[in-house]
Amino acid sequence: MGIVEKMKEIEEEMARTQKNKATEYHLGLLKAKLARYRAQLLEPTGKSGKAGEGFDVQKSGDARVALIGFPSVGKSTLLSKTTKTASETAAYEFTTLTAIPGVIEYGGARIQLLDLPGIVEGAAQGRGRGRQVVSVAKTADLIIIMLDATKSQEQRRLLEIELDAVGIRLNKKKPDVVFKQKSAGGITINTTVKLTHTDEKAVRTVLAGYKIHNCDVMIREDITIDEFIDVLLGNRKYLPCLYVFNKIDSISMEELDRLANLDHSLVISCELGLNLDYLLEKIWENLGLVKVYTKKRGVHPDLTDPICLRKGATIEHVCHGIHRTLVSNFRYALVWGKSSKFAPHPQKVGLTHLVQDDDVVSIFTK
Ligand SMILES: Nc1nc2c(ncn2[C@@H]2O[C@H](COP(=O)(O)OP(=O)(O)OP(=O)(O)O)[C@@H](O)[C@H]2O)c(=O)[nH]1
Ligand SMILES: [Mg+2]
Repeated sequence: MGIVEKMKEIEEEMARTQKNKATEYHLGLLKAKLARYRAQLLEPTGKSGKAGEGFDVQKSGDARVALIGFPSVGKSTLLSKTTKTASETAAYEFTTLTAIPGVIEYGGARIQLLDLPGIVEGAAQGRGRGRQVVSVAKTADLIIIMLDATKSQEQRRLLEIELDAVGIRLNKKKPDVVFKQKSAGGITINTTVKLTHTDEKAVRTVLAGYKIHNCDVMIREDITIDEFIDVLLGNRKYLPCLYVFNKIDSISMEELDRLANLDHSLVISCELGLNLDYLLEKIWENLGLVKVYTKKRGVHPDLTDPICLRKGATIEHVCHGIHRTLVSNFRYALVWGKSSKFAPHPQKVGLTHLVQDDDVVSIFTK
């Protein structure tokens, strides 16, 4: 029996099993098993080695954004409108058959936008090019789930299931659990909060399911058993996600209002070019990047060529972005913040100073 069939069997058994206190542990075991098969399916070894591979597209720019959606929602139209790359668009389904990268230029930063083939239900199990699409999604810094505003809301849930199946967790943070495997000493479980969704026994059952008999577990958050399995497997990707509803030119104002107010959601029309600037702004915000302009003494900063860094970056990261030897000769830096128009005097700072989006920085060396 192949892995897919085995998974199907387990899923059927889970569906048959009533959910109650008595079956909870059995279900926990089944869940653990299912997660293990999924991992095998996605990172296969030997003869089926190709299955886990995505499309071979070179990463470029400061970050990567992947466009995920059903066929004909307008992914390629969006790429063509926001980048210099033209991707074929058409009224029929599966127009796009491979990954097509484009570059969004945003205030001097370069963001790679990946147009991908439409995915269908069962993508994670290998239907269509789905598995390749979802593996590329794993390499992105931000996922855009593109939806057709004129279609049923069911699409969104189906896409989430596909991404979930390959270990992508959207708009969630990593559960606060420390797991350490040991070679002896049995299982120690500590919790700093009261568990209301699961209990120690369920955790032990899952550990047994993975044949783990020696480990330390420290649970610092009220997790579910699924989240515990995520921690155990360790290969989950926690990614920000924006839900973008396209084709708002074809829906009522009431519907538009409703969609625009959903969490992590925004509405656009690629065809009419509506709200695309706002989309870029949101992409930037969700990527958690900051851009910093450098300035030489007596010269205006070059506002077309910023250094892009992750949120939480310091002057030290800025130095690395300029030249790798700069840190060893560093004396101090001057920083003009966003509000510099109101307060023209720069702040004198050291290497550990956190930089903000749109800061202008001058580095002074020995
Ligand atoms: N009404 C309307 N139609 C749009 C809009 N954006 C795209 N379309 C149309 O939707 C159809 C599909 O667009 P594509 O960009 O090819 O869709 P896709 O998501 O790339 O589709 P696949 O490559 O097949 O997965 C085309 O006929 C577009 O003209 C929009 O904002 N409004
Ligand atoms: Mg397309």
